[in-house]
Amino acid sequence: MTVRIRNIRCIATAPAGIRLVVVKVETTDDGLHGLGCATFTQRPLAVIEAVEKYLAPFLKGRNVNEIEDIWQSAYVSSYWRQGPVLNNALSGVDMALWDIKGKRADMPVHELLGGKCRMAAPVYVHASGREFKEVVDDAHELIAQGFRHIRMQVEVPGQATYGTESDLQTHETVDGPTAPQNVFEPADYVRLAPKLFEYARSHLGDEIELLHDIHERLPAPLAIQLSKDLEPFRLFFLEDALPPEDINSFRRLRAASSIPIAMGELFSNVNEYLPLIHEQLIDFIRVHLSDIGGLTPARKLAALCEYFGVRTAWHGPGDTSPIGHAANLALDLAVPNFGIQEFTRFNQATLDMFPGCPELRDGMLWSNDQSGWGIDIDEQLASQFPYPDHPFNGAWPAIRRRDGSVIRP
Ligand code: GCO
Ligand code: MG
Repeated sequence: MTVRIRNIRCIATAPAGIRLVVVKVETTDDGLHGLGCATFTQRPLAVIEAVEKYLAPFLKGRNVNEIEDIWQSAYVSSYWRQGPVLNNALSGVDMALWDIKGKRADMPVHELLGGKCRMAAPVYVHASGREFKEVVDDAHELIAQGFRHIRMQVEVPGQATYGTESDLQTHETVDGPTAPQNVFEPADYVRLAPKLFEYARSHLGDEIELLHDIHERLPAPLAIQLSKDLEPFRLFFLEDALPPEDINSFRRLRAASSIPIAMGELFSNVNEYLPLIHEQLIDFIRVHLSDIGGLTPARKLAALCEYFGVRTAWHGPGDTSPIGHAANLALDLAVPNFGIQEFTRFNQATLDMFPGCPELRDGMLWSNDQSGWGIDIDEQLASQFPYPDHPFNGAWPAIRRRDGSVIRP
């Protein structure tokens, strides 16, 4: 019996205060449904419209088995394509169809991808603070919990610094160049960051793997300078040294330092990552799976990376639903060129809402080995965690230099 798509709808929920979009694909086989992640936390309402007003009517009645053709036909159905909104919408449906295929085959998705290359996926977690000691204390706690890969971020005093509390407390007010609110000065940060890692190595030793995220906030010359200044501290990787808009500067960055380079969470267009991979200008691909359209394109990207010596380090922050984390993990387990997995621990509300979440143990993420993603959602509970009120519906306020000019966040 051919099983067909009966309905496609979105579940908007925020169990940890972060806007998640989960897509549910219901089928003509009663009780058989699939879940997918379409989380673009700065524009969730736009993604929900794309799914419910465009993909749902376009795909109702389709044979659930035809994942690749459904992806290709939906992808070109907007004529203008790629980009985070349409790709996230595609991803929600795509991941849900892989969930359905796994359930029908009675296999976890990683088995459909060729089976396990490793028993679990080592993860990295975040340590941050207002000063070096706070960051290192945070790291000590994480190391005591079994983590061996730690990302470190420290606040530039008085500035809106990525990855620290100061960034979360940015002013959500409409400002302009004449009255900058959330100030960040690249040169101050470039002077401070190497001192953090010097302090960290002297307190944590050489064995712990350390990571850092520049978060695309530097002009190329400063990013290159920082990549050289951080070289002595043997980072596992340095992330987002440059923005997607400045791909050409990667050749200079690569030539200037031996530091391992990670890039990709902002990519939502194939042409952004192809040159970096085939010129081997990066060592880790950091794509956010739903931003490129889901598991179908991500498994191809992982295979491509294998042949250019690029390892995976999928984006896995708080603005990824448990389904998105499960999709990351399925690839982490199945691909030979796995590098590391970013992870943000689920709070209790999330664990209650999504029975079957991947398990964190000994610094690694473990699959539940159930068919499909092996995860379900309690929709009644999900409705009790509506999106938090926000003046910009989740959009990010501007980060500005002292002179008022806006910079990438
Ligand atoms: C990371 C990312 C995130 C992003 C966030 C955007 O490396 O985890 O940089 O912190 O900023 O996902 O919504
Ligand atoms: Mg990042």
